Amino acid sequence: MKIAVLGGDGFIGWPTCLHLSDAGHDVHIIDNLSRRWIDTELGVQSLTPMDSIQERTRIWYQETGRRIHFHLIDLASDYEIFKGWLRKERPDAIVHFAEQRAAPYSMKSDRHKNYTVNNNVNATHNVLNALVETGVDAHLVHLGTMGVYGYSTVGAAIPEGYLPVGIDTMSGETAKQEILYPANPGSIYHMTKCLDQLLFQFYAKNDGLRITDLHQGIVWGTHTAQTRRHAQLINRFDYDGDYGTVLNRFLIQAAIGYPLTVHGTGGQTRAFIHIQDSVRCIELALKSPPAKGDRVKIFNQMTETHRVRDLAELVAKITGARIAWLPNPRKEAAENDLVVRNEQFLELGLNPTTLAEGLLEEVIEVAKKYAYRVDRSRIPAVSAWTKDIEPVIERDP
Ligand code: USQ
Repeated sequence: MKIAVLGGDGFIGWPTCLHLSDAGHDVHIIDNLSRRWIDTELGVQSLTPMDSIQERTRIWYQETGRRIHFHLIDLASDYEIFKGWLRKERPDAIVHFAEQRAAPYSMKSDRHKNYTVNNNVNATHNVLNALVETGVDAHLVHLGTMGVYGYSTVGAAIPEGYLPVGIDTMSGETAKQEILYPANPGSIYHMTKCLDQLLFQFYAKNDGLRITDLHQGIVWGTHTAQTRRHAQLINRFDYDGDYGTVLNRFLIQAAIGYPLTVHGTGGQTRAFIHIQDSVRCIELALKSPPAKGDRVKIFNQMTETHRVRDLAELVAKITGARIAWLPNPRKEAAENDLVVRNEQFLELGLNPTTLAEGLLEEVIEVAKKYAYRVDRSRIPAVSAWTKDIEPVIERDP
């Protein structure tokens, strides 16, 4: 297939491009390199030394003889350019990662809220609009989030996107319906993914677009089979208070002797997936498109759930790290249970990589190798969710 990967320079985008190229697909990256600009804005850099996108694709060609094409396009603002590209290239599928993906960054200030909403909602709408306008019948696979559901299970497992409901009718009967699971975002970023869901519903219904939405959990790990093939193909690894996700943060903190930054009691339960499974799931979703006229296909892209304090205790046990219990800068439930259904990917053949000590150690090795690149002052999470929450800056031990 000819596949456009929107946001193909990012944390999941890059290993996805390599995975799909390795599987024989013709991969085109469309990216505005915004993630690299945000690093510059925040004054942080990936833990792993990351080359330019042009250099990365050059090395991939050198290693495999396979070309990955790069197009510098801003989907949120360059609508006509993207439409022209689509009309000319007519991809069979589009994978859409091109959104600002960090909840803390989206909550930093009014400017960051505006940026996240404008960027994410416009990028998604421009893609849908351009597909209709050009008549390109590409299957759109979007990276959504488990965060669209909120994280409370009311004693029942979260279904894959749709909730069966019964509504009392005037005649006293019960009408059965499946509705989109009620959106319950916990940040401006998560809210944009909820808005995306409505855009998808409309365009699938109105224009017959074929759309898959992947509700993904928190990704951990760094390597995939392809990023290991050459030092310059390495994936990015974020550890800072805005972009670093919880388990990867704990692993780098352990590697540099920084107390593990647990928010509150660490009672938050979240869904997780290893980066290797994340790229496999995207390929599985691409192989199993909905038919024209179908409703949006929704998968829960996660393999296990864990409580934050259990993860901290596991990392502390393996490494001897100390745990710091910090005031929570976020507005979120102090404790929650989470049960999630994910049968669809298992039925398509996903064999989950689960959190094993060996794998954790592998990431700690990466963290140790590049520990000299860490700016410890960038570890605290300083984005507060509301004006009355004072982010407490932990003292560097
Ligand atoms: N947390 C800590 N200590 C830290 C960092 C985080 O206790 O140092 C806690 C947070 O308070 C939160 C949980 O860990 O309760 C998860 O935080 P996170 O930063 O790992 O994940 P989140 O902000 O939810 O966002 C990440 C990705 C996002 C994706 C989402 C999937 O950045 O793109 O959509 O995970 S999910 O969480 O399932 O919604």
